[in-house]
Amino acid sequence: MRIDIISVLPELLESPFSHSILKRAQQKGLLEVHLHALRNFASGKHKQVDDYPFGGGAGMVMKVEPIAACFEHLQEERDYDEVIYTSPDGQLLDQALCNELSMKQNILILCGHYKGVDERIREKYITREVSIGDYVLSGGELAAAVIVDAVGRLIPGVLNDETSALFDSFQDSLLAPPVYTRPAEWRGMQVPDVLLSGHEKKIEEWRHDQSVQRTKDRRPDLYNKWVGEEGE
Ligand code: 6GU
Repeated sequence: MRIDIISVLPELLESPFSHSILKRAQQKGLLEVHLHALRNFASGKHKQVDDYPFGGGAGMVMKVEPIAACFEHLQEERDYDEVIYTSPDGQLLDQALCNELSMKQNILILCGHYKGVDERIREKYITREVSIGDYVLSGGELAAAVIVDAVGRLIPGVLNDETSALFDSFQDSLLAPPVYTRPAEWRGMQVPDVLLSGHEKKIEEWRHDQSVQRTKDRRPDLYNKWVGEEGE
């Protein structure tokens, strides 16, 4: 998969993909991430990428021309399966959307900034608007990093058996069960006996029960969805 990210602050995105699983995905040739500074596509002495909103009001708006120039430059090279705009008014990112995006070949992400982007960009180029939660970030870069991380680890071959996404929270609409490692007793706190028993079937049942209970307690919304999907 190739992901191109367009941003007014590409420096913000230099570190998140350079470690751990996403680093390995790139080394294995399964993922390419390319950052593009929007300012390089702006013209004029000041390389202006934002301007005052028509009709007045606070904040600046991302201009049409630099974004169009950047999109058209990239789209000359390849077709994009998705052109994503990160914005608090987008579709909420969830595991189902991550799974869907992980099947794509080429994804282009425009990071929202300032008061947002001129609406004509959204109308003409954007295929999907994505938000990472109901709160406001100073810019779309961190949201783009979240999307790339959550999607990148799902690309086939990126995770091995040990880190398999099959056991993640949310992958079957349930939260993950509690986990423990050595020592088996710490300050009088014991690891549940079943996990030390070596009895695989009982361990699996325990984990499933814990997942169900945890989801019921913490995320009744997910729990009701799960009951609807699978029944108990
Ligand atoms: Cl994608 N952008 C911004 N600026 N804030 C957000 C967001 C995105 N998702 C949640 N909050």
